[in-house]
Amino acid sequence: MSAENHHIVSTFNTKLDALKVAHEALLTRKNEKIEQGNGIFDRYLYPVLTACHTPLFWRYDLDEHTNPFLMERIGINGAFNSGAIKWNGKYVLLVRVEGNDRKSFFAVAESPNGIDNFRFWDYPVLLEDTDSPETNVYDMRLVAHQDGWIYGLFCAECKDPHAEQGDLSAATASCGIVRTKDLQKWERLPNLISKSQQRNVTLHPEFVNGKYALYTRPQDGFIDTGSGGGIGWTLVDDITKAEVTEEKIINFRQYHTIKEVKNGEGPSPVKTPKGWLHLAHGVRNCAAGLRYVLYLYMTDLEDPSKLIAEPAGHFMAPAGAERVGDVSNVLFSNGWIVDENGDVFIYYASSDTRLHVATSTIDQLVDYCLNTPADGGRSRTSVEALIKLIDKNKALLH
Ligand code: BGC
Ligand code: BMA
Repeated sequence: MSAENHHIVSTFNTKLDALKVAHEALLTRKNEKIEQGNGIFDRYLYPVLTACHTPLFWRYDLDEHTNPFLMERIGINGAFNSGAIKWNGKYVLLVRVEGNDRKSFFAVAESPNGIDNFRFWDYPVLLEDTDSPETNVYDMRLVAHQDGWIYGLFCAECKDPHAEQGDLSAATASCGIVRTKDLQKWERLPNLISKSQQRNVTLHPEFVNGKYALYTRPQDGFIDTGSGGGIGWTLVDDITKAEVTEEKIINFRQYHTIKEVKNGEGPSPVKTPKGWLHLAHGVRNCAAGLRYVLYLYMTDLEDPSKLIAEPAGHFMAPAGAERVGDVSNVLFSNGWIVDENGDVFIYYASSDTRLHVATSTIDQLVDYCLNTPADGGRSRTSVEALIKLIDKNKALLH
């Protein structure tokens, strides 16, 4: 080896060693609870996943001969909206990873404790195609269904075949469906047939009247929900030929609320002794663009399509550094895990860039839903709710 080559190789190895050390330090960094003070949930200091958590061997060609400058060959732009499931005692995420090429794909990451030490599996998920291959996939909900399969429902997006010439943004959104028994081998089922576009679809974990029940989000256009009134509900006989026939809205969009423009179911709801607990996102428009926040609601145990409680306003909204990213002012969640002791791990992404965890318990979240005043619809009703609480507290203080 010439002196010059020797120099390049040793620089390469030194740089690679430094990259490995920094990467390992990031992956094993201990997370810390931030004492939040609202009593409902706790945030954590660090995101649980970022683009930098993806393996070095996804991004770099590690061969010094073909990559003497040790450059990234495949850039990863973000790791965010993730499905979640407890699997073999591990906290497992089905992550939306987005490349610098703006294509999203799915990859599994797991952690022993749910709050740090998340590590991606070596290979991302290579989805089978349907007869009409989509351009982009994102936001998978993972559901362990009563039928014994784990389902993944996601958005499959195509360029709108009817778009005007020159319009390269018009697209169509459909619900893609896969299922697995081991999170390794994924069987692709036909996309959900629906007369409207569909994003944010997920599956109720139990059969309802012997049928599969889907939470839907009908919309007229790709961005505009149009006549779509909110989160829908539909029953399906055969999940391998799923079709939306009758669809009813179970959680409505409303004027001058956090969900005026759009709303959508997050992960599938969780069964609690007092009803089904739902996590959803609400969207409103403002001068800064669309603002996405998270909210909770509950439905009846016997009839999961019947609303029984909905606190006013958001449960979580972008805060601090969460506000800024590729699509700023967005919190989005499509995954949560509930431990047997009732601990809840909410995986939420900020600004379409990175993934965080917030923790709470079923008891706290149910208490929040049942005892937070509902939205009275007007400033005056909000003031009335406030006065009621002030009066109650004043009586205690005297
Ligand atoms: C993006 C999604 C977004 C959707 C609607 C898609 O192209 O990938 O993140 O939710 O458009 O804006
Ligand atoms: C939506 C979602 C998300 C995304 C959000 C904000 O419609 O489906 O993928 O987080 O837009 O861009």
